[in-house]
Amino acid sequence: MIQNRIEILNGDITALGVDAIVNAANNSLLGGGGVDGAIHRAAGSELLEECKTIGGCPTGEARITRSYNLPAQWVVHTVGPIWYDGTQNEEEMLAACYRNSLALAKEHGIQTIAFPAISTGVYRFPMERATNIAIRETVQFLQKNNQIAKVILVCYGDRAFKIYREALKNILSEIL
Ligand code: AR6
Repeated sequence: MIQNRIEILNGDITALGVDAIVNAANNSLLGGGGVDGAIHRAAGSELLEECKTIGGCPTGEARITRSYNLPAQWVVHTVGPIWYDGTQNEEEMLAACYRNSLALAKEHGIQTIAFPAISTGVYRFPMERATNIAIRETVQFLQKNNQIAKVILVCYGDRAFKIYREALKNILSEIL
């Protein structure tokens, strides 16, 4: 059942012992602030060394690395769009982040994966819109692919947590 394969969690994604955590990176893949900074700090400097060998990542795409000192096994790095005003293909690019990250996870035999709220921090994507995209893409992917057992959508703070739970309830009630 789809509702048992999506979980919303409020907390620090770097603490999760899942198969993969997703990083909201930038095009350089060389680290930054927000969740990217937290992941690099927790993983240790070897993560940056591996990222240097990748040579960057276009917006909407995803790349995978090992996770070093993190409890998760893999890090999927994806680059969300910077929000301007909604006319710059931001929604489609954000949807592509979720689709491409999940496809890459599937290729690597990953069964449990956790996402942060990509683009909703430094990149200023409005939380409600981003949440709907994150949940819709996740649901669509899970409906078509049985290999991934669980997707955890990780919120950082009570406001995001409330928005995510509300959106999940609404989207599940539309499709079930
Ligand atoms: N665990 C889970 N979620 C977190 C954590 C954490 N430890 N820390 C922050 N968040 P952001 P972006 C949430 O800014 O908007 C970086 O510098 C945060 O509350 O990390 O995609 C990159 O290098 C927010 O909801 O990523 C890029 O340059 C969400 O994670 C740029 O920021 C995303 O916020 C990417 O910006």
